[in-house]
Amino acid sequence: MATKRICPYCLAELNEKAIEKRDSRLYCVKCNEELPADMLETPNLIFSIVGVKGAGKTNYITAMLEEMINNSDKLHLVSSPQNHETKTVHHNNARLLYDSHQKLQATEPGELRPQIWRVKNLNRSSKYKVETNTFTIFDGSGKDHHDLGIDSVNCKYITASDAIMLIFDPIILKSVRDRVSKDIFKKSVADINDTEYKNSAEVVNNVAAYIKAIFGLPANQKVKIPVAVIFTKMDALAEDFTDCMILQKSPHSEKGVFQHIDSGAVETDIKAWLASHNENSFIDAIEADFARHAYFGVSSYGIDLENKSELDAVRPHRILDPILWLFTQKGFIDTSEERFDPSPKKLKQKIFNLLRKNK
Ligand SMILES: Nc1nc2c(ncn2[C@@H]2O[C@H](COP(=O)(O)OP(=O)(O)OP(=O)(O)O)[C@@H](O)[C@H]2O)c(=O)[nH]1
Ligand SMILES: [Mg+2]
Ligand SMILES: [Zn+2]
Repeated sequence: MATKRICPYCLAELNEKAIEKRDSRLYCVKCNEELPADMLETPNLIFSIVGVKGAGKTNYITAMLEEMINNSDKLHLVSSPQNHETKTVHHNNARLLYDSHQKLQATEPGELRPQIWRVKNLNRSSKYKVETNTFTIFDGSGKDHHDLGIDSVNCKYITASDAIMLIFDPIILKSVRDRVSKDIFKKSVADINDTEYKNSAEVVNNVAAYIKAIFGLPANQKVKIPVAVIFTKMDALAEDFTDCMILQKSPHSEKGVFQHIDSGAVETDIKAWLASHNENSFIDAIEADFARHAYFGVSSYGIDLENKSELDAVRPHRILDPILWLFTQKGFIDTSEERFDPSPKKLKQKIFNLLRKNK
C-alpha cells in the first residue's frame, strides 16, 4: 500500500518542502501543526464518519476505539494513540462512557480535529518488522453536515478519505419510533424535542447527495470508496431481531480474521428487517449510490442492558465489525475464504418471519 502523505489537520500534501523539523519534531509548514512521526513512515488510512445530528457517531467511535484497545490480544491488532491530543480526547470520552456510565454529549459544531491512531497487525509480523498503519478518523458534528459548504474542512476530510462510515439511527424511522417503549426512546435520543423523523430513503438520498457533491460526482455515478452502512442503537431494536445472527456475538474479533459468512448473514438480517418495515427504498438508495458497501448493526452500549432506562455497564455489541471490514477492504487484515451466498429464497423467508412476528 502506498504511503499517503497528507497533513491530517489542513490536508496539504506533505512533500519534503512541506515538512519542517524543529527540536527533532516534525511540523506542517502550512498550518504549523505537529505531525506524528509514524504518520510519515506508515501507510495512512483516513476514515470519515458521516451521519445526522444525534445518530450516535461520538458514542460509536469512542466504544469502537476502546474495544480495539481492550481486545488487542484476540484481534492480534495493537492500537495506540499517536499524539497527546488523541490520547486525551479518547481517554476522557471512554472514561465518561465506561466508568461514569454517562452518555456522551453532542459534538460542538465548528472545529474538527482528527484522532490519529497507530494499528499494528501482529498476524503480519516477522522477526524484525510488524505491519503498521496510521489510522486517522474525524468525528464532526452532524449539524455541520447540513450547514457547511463544500469547501469547508469537514468536506475536505471526506474528499481525502479512504473509506466512509455512514451512520444511521434506526429510531428516526417512524415505524420504529412508534413501537419502542418510552424508556428506551428516552435513552436513545440526545434531545427528545429535537428529534426529527424521516423516511429512510430521504435520509440516504440526503447523505448520498452530500457525499457525491463533495466528490464532484454526477448523479449517475456511484461513490467508489468503501462505505460501511452502520445502524446504531441496535439495543433498542433487540426484540425485532430475536433468533437473528445480528444479536449473536461477533466472530470477527477472534484472531483478527474477518468472516464474510457472518457479515453476509447480518446484512441479510438488516435488509429483511428494512423490507418488513416497507423501507425497501433505503436498500435501493444505498445500491444506487455506493459501489462498495456492507451493512452493519451495532450498539455502543450493549444489547444485554439489564435496566434499559439507565446506562449500566457498557458492553458494546458488534462494534468492531465495520472497522474490521474496512481494514479488509484496504488489505490490512485477512479474511476467511468462505463467502456468503445471498440466496433470495432465504431473504424472502426471513422477511416473512419478521412480518409475522412484528404484526
Ligand atoms: N440506545 C442507544 N442509544 C444510543 C446509542 N448510541 C448513542 N445513543 C443515543 O444517541 C444520542 C446521540 O449520540 P451521539 O453519539 O452524541 O450522536 P452524534 O451522532 O455524535 O451527534 P452529534 O455530535 O450531535 O452530531 C445519545 O445521547 C444517546 O442518547 C446506543 O448504542 N444505544
Ligand atoms: Mg458527536
Ligand atoms: Zn497542515
